[in-house]
Amino acid sequence: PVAQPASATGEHPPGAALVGTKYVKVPKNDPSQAKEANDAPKFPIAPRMTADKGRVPHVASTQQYLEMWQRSVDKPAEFFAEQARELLSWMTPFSVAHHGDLHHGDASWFLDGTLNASYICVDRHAFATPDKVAIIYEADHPDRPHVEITYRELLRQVCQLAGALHAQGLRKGDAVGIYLPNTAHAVVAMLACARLGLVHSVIFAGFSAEALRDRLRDCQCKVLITADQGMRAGKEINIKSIADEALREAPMVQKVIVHKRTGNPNVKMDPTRDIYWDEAVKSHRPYCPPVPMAAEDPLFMLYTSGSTGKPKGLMHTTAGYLLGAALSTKYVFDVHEGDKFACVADVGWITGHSYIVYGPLALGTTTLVFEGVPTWPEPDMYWRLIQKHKLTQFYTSPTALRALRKFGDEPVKKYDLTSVRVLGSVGEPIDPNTWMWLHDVVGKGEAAIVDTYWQTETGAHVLTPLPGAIETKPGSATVPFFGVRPAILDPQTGEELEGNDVSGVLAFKQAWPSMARTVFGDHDRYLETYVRPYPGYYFTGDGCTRDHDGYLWIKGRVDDVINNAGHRLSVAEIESALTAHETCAEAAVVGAPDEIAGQCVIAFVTLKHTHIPTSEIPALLTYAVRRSIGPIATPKRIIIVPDLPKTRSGKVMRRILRKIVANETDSLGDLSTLSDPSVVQTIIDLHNNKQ
Ligand code: 6R9
Repeated sequence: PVAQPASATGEHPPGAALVGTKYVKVPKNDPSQAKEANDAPKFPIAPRMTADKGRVPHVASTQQYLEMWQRSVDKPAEFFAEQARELLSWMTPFSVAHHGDLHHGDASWFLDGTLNASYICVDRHAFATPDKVAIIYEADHPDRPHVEITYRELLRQVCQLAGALHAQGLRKGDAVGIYLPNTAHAVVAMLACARLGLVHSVIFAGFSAEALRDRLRDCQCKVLITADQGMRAGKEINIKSIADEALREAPMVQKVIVHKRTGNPNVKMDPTRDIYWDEAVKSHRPYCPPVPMAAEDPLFMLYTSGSTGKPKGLMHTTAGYLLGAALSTKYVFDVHEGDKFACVADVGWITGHSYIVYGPLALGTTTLVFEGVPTWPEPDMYWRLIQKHKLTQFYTSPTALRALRKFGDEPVKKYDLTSVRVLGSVGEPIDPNTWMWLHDVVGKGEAAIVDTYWQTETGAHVLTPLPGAIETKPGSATVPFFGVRPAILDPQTGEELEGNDVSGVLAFKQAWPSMARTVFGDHDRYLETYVRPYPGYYFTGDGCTRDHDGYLWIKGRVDDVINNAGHRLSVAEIESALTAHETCAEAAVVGAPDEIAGQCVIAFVTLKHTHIPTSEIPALLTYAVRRSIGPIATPKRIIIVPDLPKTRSGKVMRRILRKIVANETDSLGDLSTLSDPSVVQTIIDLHNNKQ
């Protein structure tokens, strides 16, 4: 059916939803938006994709891509049933491949089949290729030897931990929190949960005690798996003490399993609650049967920030998610036998879930887990890893690449990177200059570049080139992945903008297997956020241009979400952390362009009458944000202002602040609706007078 514009259904007038504080920089359908896109050069299929005559890319021509994609959207049940039979292993085969739709938010896949994700990612490879390396773990310093875990050994470790979790009384459907540094142990923990049907909720180890507490409480975790300490750029992070603080207000967590990452003897253990990982697993046998799960049973939940309220726990299913992860790993990175795959994200984010853990392991590939940072101790950590392990795929973020590029080409040129066939980018729009650097300097013009656009909610890639089939353009995520039917909508009317050279908001017209099914405990919020804004469509929250070739270009978030170094930060969450502080009366947070991180956080605050501006207050407020959310949300600047720009009805005009931080004060627009237009000049002066 042709989707009705929301206004026609009377359910949710998009004008009301899209104007105001919730949705911000709405791109109009302005053909000039496509200009930059239309001027972009096009790069042919990368030489390394075809250099080895014995290895043909899984999709080897544009024609083949088009045929497969067309079938995947015209006959999704048939297409995905085939893929699900080929890539997954079923305990009970499914007979119903697909049910439900985006209109009702009830899309489901392979409904009557049963399977187990840990069996698919571990056992079947442990039986077929037991000595193959499953995980390469590289710690944060090059002098520390790396660890290799074979599939045989991985099965033992996963089973023993599953035994320990079972002994704690955990059963299918129970939630387990994982707050671990990016180590092989984190992967084992996730798979041990999956083995028993426990729903893991990984909380990125950079989140604060308060953020951890809220997430553990929201999903009612019974057990937390954590570590004594983490290591980041040579510094110890006291993970256990952060967890202890969180647990003081999360009494539902009755047991804590602690991985000895550093073995620091000063780390405190509560003997009634805490047990070291090695202690916990040693009495359990290294085999434990996997629990059959229904295809639609939850595999995990993962929290992400939106434009309003507290973070949402997005729920992913066992079969649909796993299929999306495996399918995209296979096709987008063109994974073949013998490959060594590296995604240098953190398992605390969806990128780590899909492309460190579930995708590569489902395929039986060797996956690398890197605990360190790209620039410490030297800005060559990535290149060192590629040469050392002869990595064949390398997946990173524009922020990391921009940070590395600042050190010039020399650190890259010292290494032999010829093993890499595919270089991937994810998390934020990649600017054409950074893309070109990746292409020319890292890939020597021979490796394929895949700019993969997707979200926590989509589970797997939704827009991306396939490296053997799609010519690329620097800065464009190019074309839809299998099962994805993109639409560019006029943000005001919800009308679909057909044809090329159009700009609007990005939506998807039909369900695909790996999409998140619900927000844990709040299905109405899921509907409200993703399917009600434009009924019949999944709404991404991103602006998008389709250029004259039909290539898609992501223009960034159109809602109150700041993308800092690929991390999604909610404006509302940072503002409430600020206003919770005793000195702060009001706060308005905006994203400003940032050379390295893409966007950074700038906060404008007014103080309560009881406080006068002092130089300490920004530091106190910064601390308040770090405490409430974590270091990742730290504002780059906190500017104390006498008043915020507000309409007569009292609504803060963040649009104006956004212009100020972008140094676009010559296009502030109409200020006459402000209750006090003169405040704008004061704010500009305070902003320009860098503190
Ligand atoms: C996988 C991931 C999702 C948001 C998304 C968009 C931005 C991700 C991108 C990209 C342009 C790309 N984003 N990949 N923007 N080009 N290749 O990052 O998930 O943390 O949920 O963030 O990130 O704005 O809406 P998540």
